[in-house]
This record gives sequence, C-alpha cells and structure tokens, in this order.
Amino acid sequence: MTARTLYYATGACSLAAHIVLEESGLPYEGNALDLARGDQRSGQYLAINDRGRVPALVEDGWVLTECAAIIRHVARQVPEKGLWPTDLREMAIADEWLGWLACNHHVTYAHVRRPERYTGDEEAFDGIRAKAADTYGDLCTMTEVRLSHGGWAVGDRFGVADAYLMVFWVWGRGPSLKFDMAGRFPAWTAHARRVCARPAVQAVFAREGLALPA
Ligand SMILES: N[C@@H](CCC(=O)N[C@@H](CS)C(=O)NCC(=O)O)C(=O)O
Repeated sequence: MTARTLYYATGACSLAAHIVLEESGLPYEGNALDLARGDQRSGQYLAINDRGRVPALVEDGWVLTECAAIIRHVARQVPEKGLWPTDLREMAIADEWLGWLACNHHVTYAHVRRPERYTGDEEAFDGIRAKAADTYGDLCTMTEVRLSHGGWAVGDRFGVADAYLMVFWVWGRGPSLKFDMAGRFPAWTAHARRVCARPAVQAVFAREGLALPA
C-alpha cells in the first residue's frame, strides 16, 4: 500500500489537495504546517519541498508539489470516483479551470498578502494591495458568471475544479479581502454551499478549523 502524506496549512491553497484526497478515499496522513511560525522554511520541510511552499504530497518518498498537479494526480488514481473527467472536452475544461485559478486568482491574492514579493518599495505596498483587491473582485465576477448555470464547474458531477474553487471563495471572505461573498457572488456562494454539503469536505473544513459557508 502506498504511504501518502499531505503537507498543508490551514486555509492555504493546500485546502484543495486536502479536499481531493479526502474525497478520493485513499489512505493518507495530514501534516499541518504553521506558515506564520515559518514551518515551511524549516530544514526538515525544505528537504521535502525546497520551494518552501504548501501543498506537498509525498507518496512512498516521491514528492509532488503544485496544487493543480497534486489534485489531478490524486484524482487520476481513483477514476471510479469521477473526480477527473473522462470526456476529452471536459478534461480540457477542467484544465482550463485549474490553469485560470492558479495563474490569476492565486497570483492576484499573493499581491494582496505579499506585496513585498513584487516591489522593494515599501511605500508602494498599500497601492499594490488595493489594486490587487480590486482585481481579485474582477476575477470573482468572472467566476460568478461561469458558475451562474448553478451546477458543478465541469460536467454534471463534483470534481477537482470544484475543490480548487473553494480555496478562492474562502480567501474572498477572509480577513485580507473581507468580501461579502454571498451578496456580491451569489452563484459562486451557492456553489460553495453545495461543495460544503459533501461529508468529505465538511471533514476537511473541521480539520482545518474553517467555518462552513453560512
Ligand atoms: N504555485 C504553488 C503556490 C504554493 C503557495 O504559494 N503556497 C502558499 C500557501 S497558499 C505558501 O506555502 N506560502 C508560504 C510562504 O510563502 O512562505 C501552488 O499552486 O501549489
């Protein structure tokens, strides 16, 4: 049997990997890092992921990083769960979601939380944060439009894109952005509630100490 460990942090992008692993039914161990304490920069963790970020998935000593890669990899190990589509075009749309969320929502949010990564000029930090928060709002509006059909992100069943979307919904309502997600993005919020009606997702939210969507 494969020994699997997911390194994650509460409320981080690793939430998607955590959800997909729990949904997969595959046995795994969760190892929570405290990012505020700097666990991700410890020698022990850098030996696992020299990029110093979560998530990282270790399977029998083999390491995979990058949230989008991890959720795809886990989903493909359990085809019977239907977490990764089999239809060619649905696969393409799932890839489209993962690429779009990773390259836009995640990177924009990083400007809100970590402006020091993008300029050495401390006086520019507030401007970067404010503009990135606006841009994140625009991205949420585009997400809202895509989810306005009231279903799952791809096809007619829950899958990896739905899990990944939860990360960005949680960040939208979080202390850095404080968006009124239900008021501004009702279709996305209805989607978040549907995702969180799933027992596996509820188990992960409880483990990470996250509140379910009201
Ligand atoms: N491109 C990576 C980004 C991973 C990433 O930036 N993770 C954040 C949490 S959301 C992290 O570990 N931050 C710790 C740090 O920057 O020190 C992915 O999608 O997995």
